[in-house]
Amino acid sequence: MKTLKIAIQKSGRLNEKSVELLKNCGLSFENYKSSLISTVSNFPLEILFLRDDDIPEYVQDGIADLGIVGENVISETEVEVSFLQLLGFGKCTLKLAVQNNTEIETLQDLEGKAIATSYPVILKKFLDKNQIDAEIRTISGSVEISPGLGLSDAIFDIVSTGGTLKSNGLKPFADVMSSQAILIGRKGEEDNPLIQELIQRIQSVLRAKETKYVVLNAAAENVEQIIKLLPGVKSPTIVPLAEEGWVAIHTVIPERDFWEKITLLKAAGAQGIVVMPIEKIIL
Ligand code: PRT
Ligand code: ZN
Repeated sequence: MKTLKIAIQKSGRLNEKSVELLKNCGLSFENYKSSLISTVSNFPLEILFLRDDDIPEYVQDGIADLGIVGENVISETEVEVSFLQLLGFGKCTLKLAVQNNTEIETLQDLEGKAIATSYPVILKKFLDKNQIDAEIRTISGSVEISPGLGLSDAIFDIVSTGGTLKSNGLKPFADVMSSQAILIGRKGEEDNPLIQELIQRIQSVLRAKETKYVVLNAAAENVEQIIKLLPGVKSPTIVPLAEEGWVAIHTVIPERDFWEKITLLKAAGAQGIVVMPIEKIIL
């Protein structure tokens, strides 16, 4: 079977998490900072390390079969690729932002104004949809300093913590698009068994990340109530302890309501609670 190629970011915000995800999928490869290509020794896959902006087109044109890139980059390059799996990292929002002391208050106030951005395509679509005629000034970096220099009235940029906006005297004004890293593939190749295998491995890693394995001890009379607190688990494992009338309950708890659940379990009589990370969940 043909060796697949996956393109990931060479350096930058998505590099480390992309490498970690592939390693967690059981793929074995060298990750030298200088190399542009790496061969996976235990799966027919080669990893290409590229600038993120080039990844969508490489996948569209078949130079790579798969790619990991931010949704924002795909929207900006307007390529034809298939969206295979959201990956849950690299989360951010593309926002319009204005100076703290601005007179711009509504979207309509942007009419005739200049907006600096590195994402002209996404911005143009948003402005057209809202029937706003503004001037788009495309710049490749440090967009946040342009209002202070008098180069634009507003900016359109990626925001995650909001720290960059704040330290440049700017405030978010409107959210345009949220984004996270996504696995993309070449159109028409979705059914390739190797791609399916890789997607399944990725999904099992993502599922495991969202959950914790929990073991707790309980007196037999509290078991019924404790089990009621464990929705979503088909049937927790219950093992008798050496001490008469006590059991250990093994179960899986979603990360998002973890602390709330632990408090409720303790109140229901759970003791000696041990929490462990899960590596993979294979359905
Ligand atoms: O060299 P290459 O072209 O590959 O990388 P790059 O410099 O173009 O991209 P990089 O590594 O900065 O980001 C890669 C991807 O990470 C982006 O395309 C987004 O999908 C995602 N991402 C997530 C972010 C951020 N969070 C982010 N905060 N990309 C950029 N930023 C920048 C933003 O541009 C702004 O300058 O961080 C600043 C804002 O951050 P806060 O935390 O101060 O709000
Ligand atoms: Zn880039």
